This record gives sequence, C-alpha cells and structure tokens, in this order.
Amino acid sequence: MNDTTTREIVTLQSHILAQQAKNPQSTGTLSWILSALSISAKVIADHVRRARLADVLGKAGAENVQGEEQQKLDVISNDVLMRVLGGREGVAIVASEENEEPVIIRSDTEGEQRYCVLFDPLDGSSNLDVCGSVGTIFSILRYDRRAASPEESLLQPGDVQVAAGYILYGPSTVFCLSMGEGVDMFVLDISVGAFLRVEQGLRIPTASKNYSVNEGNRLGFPEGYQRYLDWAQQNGYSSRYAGAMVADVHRTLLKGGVFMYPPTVKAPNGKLRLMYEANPMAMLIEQAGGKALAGRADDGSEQRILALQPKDIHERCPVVLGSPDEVDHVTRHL
Ligand code: P6P
Repeated sequence: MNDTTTREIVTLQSHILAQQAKNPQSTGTLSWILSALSISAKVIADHVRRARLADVLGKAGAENVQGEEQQKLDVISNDVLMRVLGGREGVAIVASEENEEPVIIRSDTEGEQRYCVLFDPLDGSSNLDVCGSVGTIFSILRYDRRAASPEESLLQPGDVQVAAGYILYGPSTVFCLSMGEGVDMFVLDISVGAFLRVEQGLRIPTASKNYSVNEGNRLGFPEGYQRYLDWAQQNGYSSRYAGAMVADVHRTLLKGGVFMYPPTVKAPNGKLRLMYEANPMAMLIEQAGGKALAGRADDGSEQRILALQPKDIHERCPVVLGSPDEVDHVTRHL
C-alpha cells in the first residue's frame, strides 16, 4: 500500500479520546475541556480571518489589566472562550489575561476532579491591524479544593500543568498540544471543520543559529543578554522576531533557535506573563526536548520557568526558551 493509505487521518478529537483511553481512571472531564478549546479555536479563527472585513479591527476603547489597549478581537476571543468553557462541567475556574480577577465557575467542595483553565485569548493582537499572526495560549491545572481560596488554587508551579498548548492563527490555523507525553501538532482543515494531526511527538532541533528578541530594547537588557547578542552576531546568527509570542515560539519549536524576552527598563521582570504565557510555552518546549528558563536564580543556577512558584496570576517573568544548545549559549553569558 502506498503511504497515503497507510498514513492514518487522526483528528484532534480522536487524538484526545485515544489519550483518555490510555488512562482507565479517566472520567473524560479533561477531554471535554480540550474539545471546548478546539471549538473556541475554530470560532476565533473565523473571527480573525474576517476581522478586517467585519471592520472589527481597531481599539475597543477599554484597557486590560496590563494597561494595554484592548483590540475588539481580544474582547470577542475572551468572550468565546469564557462562554464555551463555562458550559463544561469540569471547569472550576477560568483566568484570563483580559480579566483582573479569575472567574469562579463552580466551587463545590467535593466530587470529581475539576480543572482551572488559564489563557491569553488573543496574544499579539496588535499584529491584527497588519494581518500578522496572532494566537491563543492556554494552560490547564487541577482545581485544588484544599486551597484557602479558589484564587489560591490557581497559584501552582508550571511543572504540575495537566495540559498546555497554543493555537496559531496564521496562513493556516495550527493547534499545538501537550498532555505531558510529548507535543502533537494539528492543522485546521476548514473544508471538514476539524483539526487534523500533522506531527506526533514533535522534537525541537538541538541547535540552530538564530535568535528571536526585540532588539529595540537591547540597551535596557541586563549586560549578560547584551554580551550574548554580541557573541551571536559575531558567530553568524540570524534574527527573526514576529512580535507575537505564539508565532515566535512556534517557529522556534519547528526550526530551533532561542526566543527571549529579557528584563527591560520598562519591564524589570520581562513583559510576558508566567501563568498563561511562559508556563504553557515552557511545558511544550521542555516536552519537545528543549529548555525554558527565566534566567538565573539568586544562587546563580539556571531557573526553570516551570519550577517558579507563582504569587499572583498576572505576574511576569523573563523568558529564554528554545533549543537546548541555544539556551545554553545565552545562559553562558548571563
Ligand atoms: P514587544 C504581544 O503583545 C506580547 O505579549 C507577546 O505576544 C510578544 O512576544 C511580546 O508581547 C512582544 O512585546 O515589547 O516586543 O512588542
């Protein structure tokens, strides 16, 4: 048989169910949450594709918790995720970059495992006006009923994420997912309305001579990062930067290299948020064989992003992630 007949067609839905079947104790609650993210992604992808035509682009007039002007599509994407996830029994809490406070959906004190879903509904949305790639980033944690408050149950380190991933709205709509056993990649086939699996067990290249950082902030970087950039440019590295984390991380995952958002004068802890940007991306990169650091810890050791203990759901952290050899080249200079 030729490979078109042997190469099975696996949808995201059947992939999720196959993962569930591996765990006899599984109740299917997590599968329902992941399918809610899939449906949300299809709806958001349609809005993004038609944004200019629907004249939805432009400022919504409001600001989010980060003081960033909200694009109308930020609001729409946030609403879609809130509504679709809110309808899933297994969701206890939803936390979004766009909402100051988490939304408590169900806070019963006993019963089956429920989950917390954290997300950046439309990351890089400023790219929308220029038809640049944007994305949704999500992180799923177990709801901890023993926590002092529902908000407290969100403050778990990235190492205990149950699943994480992103959807990239670009020339095609790509859904990258990890449930703790590697990284799988799906592309939306709009003719059938399903995400089809195109990569299973994705591995990031060990090394690749390119880096991704906003060099406009270079003079505000700590010296070690500036020394790294000097070294990279003396060693023939090329630079790629889309200005949307999902696009930059997706390229790094597929092609290798290193993506960084170091501390800057304006953002001493970096600009990216730990809970719903750095942690989910760090899980994917480590699951694909890469490294994901927040720079160096106080004792000089490498600080894994996934080991950070969060203190606030909107806190920020520096990010250096990508191919293991390329992350090592950065940390060697820090
Ligand atoms: P800068 C988009 O606003 C975002 O949150 C990330 O998606 C992206 O990596 C970063 O900020 C870009 O920030 O300062 O380079 O424009």
